[in-house]
Amino acid sequence: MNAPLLSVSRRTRSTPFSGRVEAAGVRAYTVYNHMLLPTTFRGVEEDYLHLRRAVQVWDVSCERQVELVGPDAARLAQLLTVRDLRSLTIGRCAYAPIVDDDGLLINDPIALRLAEDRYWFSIADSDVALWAAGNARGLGLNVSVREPDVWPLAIQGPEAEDVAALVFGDVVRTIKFFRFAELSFHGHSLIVARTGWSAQGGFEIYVDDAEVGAALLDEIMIAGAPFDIGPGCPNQIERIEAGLLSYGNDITRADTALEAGLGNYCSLDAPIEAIGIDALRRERTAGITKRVCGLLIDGERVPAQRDPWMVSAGSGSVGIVTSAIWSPRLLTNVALAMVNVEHLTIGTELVVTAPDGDRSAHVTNVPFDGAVQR
Ligand code: THG
Repeated sequence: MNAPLLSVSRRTRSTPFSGRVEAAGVRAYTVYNHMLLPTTFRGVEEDYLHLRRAVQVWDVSCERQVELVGPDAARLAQLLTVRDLRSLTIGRCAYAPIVDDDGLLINDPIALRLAEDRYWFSIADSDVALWAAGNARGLGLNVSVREPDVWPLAIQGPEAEDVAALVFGDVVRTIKFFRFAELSFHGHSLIVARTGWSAQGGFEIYVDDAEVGAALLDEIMIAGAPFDIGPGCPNQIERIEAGLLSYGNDITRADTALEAGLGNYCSLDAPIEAIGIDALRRERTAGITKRVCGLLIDGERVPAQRDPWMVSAGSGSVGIVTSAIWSPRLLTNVALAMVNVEHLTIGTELVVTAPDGDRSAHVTNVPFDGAVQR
C-alpha cells in the first residue's frame, strides 16, 4: 500500500532548519504544533542504532514555547500546571503537566523559568497558548501570553556532551539534568538546557534567531564529524523503550494526569492553586481505573500502527495499545498501552489484536531494560 504524501504549506509551518533537514535526507515528517517534525532519516531502526551509539542533531522546532511575562506570570504559570513551581528557580526546567478542571490532560510540557516574571512552557502537541491566554483574560491577570519564534535544536546521544563542548566550551559539562544556562555563540546568547526527548542524554538549544540557528547547526555538524554525528529526530523505538509519552498518542484529552502515570509530577499535597488539582486529589482518593503501562508483544515484528489496537483478557476489551514497534536490540515488540488497573501486574498475560491478527503479550516494567519479566 502506498503511504500518502504530506502536502506542505504555510499551515504546516517550516522551520529555519527545514532546508538543511531536507538536504540531509529526511524521509518522513509528521505535523506537531502545526509545524514539521522529522520522523525518519535513514530508517527508524538505523536511526535508533546510531542514536544509541553516536550523536544526532534534531530539528525539534515544533516544541513551541508559550511565554508568560509580567507581574502575574508566576501566578498564571502555577495555575496552569499541577506541578509545584515554587522550587522552579531561574535556570531550572520541570516536567509540568497541564490539566483541565476534571484533571484531564491538556499538555505535558517542560516549564522553564527565565526570570522572576518570565516563564516558558515548552509544549507538546496542543494549543496551550489559547488555554493560557483564555485563563489570563478570564481572571483579569496582568500578564502577556505569546508564542515567540523560538526553534529548539537538540543534540542527543552518548557523544552529545563532547560535541556541545566543542561548540559552546567546557561550561556545558557543568549544566545538570533539567537545568539550563545562557551561553554565547558568536556573541549571541542562547539558552542551552540538559533536556531532550531521549534517554541517551544531551542538550536542547533554544534558537531565537533563524540565521544564528543555521550557523549553529552547521557548526555542530562540523564539530560532530569525528563523533560520527548525523541528522536525527525523536526516535519511536528509543522513546518507547525509555517510556517517554507522546501526547496525542499515548496520552490524550481523555486521560487524567494520574492515568497517564504522571503522578510523580503532580504535587497533590502542595498548598498551591492550580487548575484541576482538586479533581486529581479526588481521583487519588477514589483510585484510578486505567493507567499507562509497558507491554511486550510476542511474535514477528508488528506492522506500522495508525490507530490504537485492542487489548483483551479472556472475553472483553481491557485497554488499547497506543504505540508499538519492533526493538532490534531486545528482539521483541515493545509497546505502550492504556490498560485497566486490574490487569497491570507485571507479567500479566494479555491479548493484543494487531491488524494482522491476535498476539499474546505481557505487562512489563517501563523503561524497558531488556530483562525478561514474566
Ligand atoms: N523538550 C522540550 N520540549 C518538549 C519536549 C522535550 N515539548 C514536547 C514534549 N517533549 C513534552 N513532553 C515531555 C515528556 C517527557 C520528558 C520531557 C518532555 C522527559 N521526561 C523524563 C522522563 O520521563 O524520564 C524526565 C522527567 C523529569 O525527571 O523531570 O524528559 O523533550 N524542550
